[in-house]
Amino acid sequence: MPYRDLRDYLATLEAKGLLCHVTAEVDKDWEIAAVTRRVFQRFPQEQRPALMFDRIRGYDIPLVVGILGGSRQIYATALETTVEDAVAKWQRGIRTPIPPVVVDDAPCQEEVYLGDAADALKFPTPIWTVGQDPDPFQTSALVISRDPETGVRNVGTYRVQMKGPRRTGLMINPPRNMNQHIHKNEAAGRDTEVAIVIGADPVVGLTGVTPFPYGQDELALAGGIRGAPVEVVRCKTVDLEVPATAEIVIEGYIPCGGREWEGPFGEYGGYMGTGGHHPFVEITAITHRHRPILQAFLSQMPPSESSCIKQLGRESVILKHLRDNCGLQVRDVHLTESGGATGILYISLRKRSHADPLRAMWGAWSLHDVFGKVTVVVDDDIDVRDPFQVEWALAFRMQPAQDVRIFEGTEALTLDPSQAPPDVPAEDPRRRVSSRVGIDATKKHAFPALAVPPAEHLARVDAQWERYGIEPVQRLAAAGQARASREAQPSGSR
Ligand SMILES: Cc1cc2nc3c(=O)[nH]c(=O)nc-3n(C[C@H](O)[C@H](O)[C@H](O)COP(=O)(O)O)c2cc1C
Ligand SMILES: [Mn+2]
Repeated sequence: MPYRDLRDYLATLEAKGLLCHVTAEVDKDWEIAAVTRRVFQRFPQEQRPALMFDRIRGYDIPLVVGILGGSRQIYATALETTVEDAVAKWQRGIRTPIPPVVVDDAPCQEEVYLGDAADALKFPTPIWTVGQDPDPFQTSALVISRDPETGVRNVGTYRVQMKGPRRTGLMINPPRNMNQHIHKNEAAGRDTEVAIVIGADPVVGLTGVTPFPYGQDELALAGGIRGAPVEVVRCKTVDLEVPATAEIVIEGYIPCGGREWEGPFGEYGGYMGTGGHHPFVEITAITHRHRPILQAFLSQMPPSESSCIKQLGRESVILKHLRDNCGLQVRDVHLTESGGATGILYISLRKRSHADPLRAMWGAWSLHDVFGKVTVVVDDDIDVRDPFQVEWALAFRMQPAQDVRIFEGTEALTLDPSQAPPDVPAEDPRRRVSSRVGIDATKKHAFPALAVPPAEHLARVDAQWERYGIEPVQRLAAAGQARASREAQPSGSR
């Protein structure tokens, strides 16, 4: 059964022990960012809960964070499946989109504030990088707009700078789908209508951060993954539809040619991004549920929710492309978290020709040319999710002079701080041209036998493991201490 709405999903997370309520009062302007950061630093993924801040000083609206990308287990729960099946479920779903259905009456419009009555500052939007970000930023927004020629909708997650009660900024990178809507509208002298949705069904949230080809409606893709259509309702002041069960909807428009300074913002690579001239939104209405819940993504330094949430969807689209379109026998692809699920790409494959590793890197780069500034291809006996194994392959299956190739003149990640110093603005051409390295760490000839005990010996040891009585050091230490304190006690008989 697909989740009805965010609240239904939160109840499931809570039942599975994946959501922790913070009932202590917190300050949205520093404390939410610091507490959430500590949770990502202190807990490895398997132990990390999503958070619900129930009491935020000065507001009666709670905030949830980490509920989609707190960990792979949380992500899989959002997809109503297991970690192991997540990629497969995603792939099945996006092959069979289900268009949304329009309903008349919607929870997201339980409360309606038009024109001057709308106040975007009534939500407890956090400040994420204190002392650096100029304003609070809404990080989990689903920004909805429509192609003025085809009418096809797009949903993309772009950061929203909360500039005032009726004004937000929007930072939309050049390759993003929504840019085409703005360009087409502005070529005809028109404004671009927009709906900024917060707190939708979790699957909608996952599709909003995933780069699908232009012209695919993320709400239909979400329907395919959910196995049931997303219900949508018409907005009050713009000609758009939004997920009916969403918590909060901000309606408005980007005036034709409307650009102003936006940012900077603490970015997913772990550094401050640059500010630049970007579109702004004039708010025409705000609608929300009674007692709405605000949702946020933790971004900034990896590991973060941003790097976790981008990883699975991106890996999945690259894997599908390499298998289905390039015909390669790819076992797995991995965009590492330390690389913000962007910069470092590992691919494992069964090589049928010496050229397969090159085809795999070019294939991945042709799909999205900013992924994998460093790309490493390994044989299919290497688990690309285990950095130790990848480094082992690099150390012993790769010859730098033959196997490392540098390609120049490629598209750059504008947010890569090694590209240019901070005073070079985002739109400067120097931020656009980069290079990339492809490393073929597969075996190129016959290799000697592996220097480990024969498999049957290891299996025999496993089968009779208890016989050896070998314990991990923590238990040996506890036993040692117990023995020492027994020996230190005076003997009762003397
Ligand atoms: C937490 C988070 C914040 C993001 N912020 C932005 C942003 O401010 N601007 C942007 O262009 N992309 C941003 N992205 C990436 C886009 O969501 C992603 O590329 C998505 O595919 C865009 O949708 P589109 O392909 O329909 O354009 C962000 C992703 C995440 C996970
Ligand atoms: Mn899109």
